Amino acid sequence: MTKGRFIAIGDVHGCVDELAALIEKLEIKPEDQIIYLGDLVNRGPDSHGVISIARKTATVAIMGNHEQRLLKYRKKGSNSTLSSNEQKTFEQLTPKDWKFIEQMIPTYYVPEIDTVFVHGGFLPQRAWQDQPLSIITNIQVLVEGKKPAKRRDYPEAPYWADFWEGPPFVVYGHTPRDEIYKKPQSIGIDTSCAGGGKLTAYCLPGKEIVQVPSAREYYPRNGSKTR
Ligand SMILES: [Mn+2]
Repeated sequence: MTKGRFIAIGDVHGCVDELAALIEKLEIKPEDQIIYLGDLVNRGPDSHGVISIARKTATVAIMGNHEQRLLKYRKKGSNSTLSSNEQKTFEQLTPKDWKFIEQMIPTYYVPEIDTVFVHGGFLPQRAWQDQPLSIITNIQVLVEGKKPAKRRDYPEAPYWADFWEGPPFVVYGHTPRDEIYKKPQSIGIDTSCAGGGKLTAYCLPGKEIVQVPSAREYYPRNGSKTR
């Protein structure tokens, strides 16, 4: 029996055309597993379209901070606030889309490749299994080597991945960069499709990178363009 690939797809953020192109380029076989790394929604033009494709192709979908925020808003109603871009997504989503979002999971661990898939990352000094969803969907950098924070708030702070020694190997998105961020025990594959970069897939166990360029900058990129 031939074994399939584990294919992680980075932050799609509503970029439906790029996702369709990536899926085609990947030439997916029935034995492959597709793992969406979260943040399927917001920023790009068609969050509903992206979830429609994800519904048909996902083996697993990991919860991103953008999905988490939408779910929170939906539960609480009008007391919390959404940006106008998020409001647009909120109005696009159908009951089927919401069902899909509600079923997104915090992490996905695959023993045979000793790899864990997550949206943001992990605190390096603690067991990965015991970390709160609010940390693993949001972490980007570490302040004073231990406090999780946003890169925008601490542009000089090192990434959590710079401290991660594994195992397991970690595949994650959430922190947009011009290029993938490869370390011995992790890889960050958010290459800012919505910001005019590219959409990236990472395939294990073969370690292939498959990418499609973004058609345009749908949403202004925040944070650093270089790191
Ligand atoms: Mn994110």
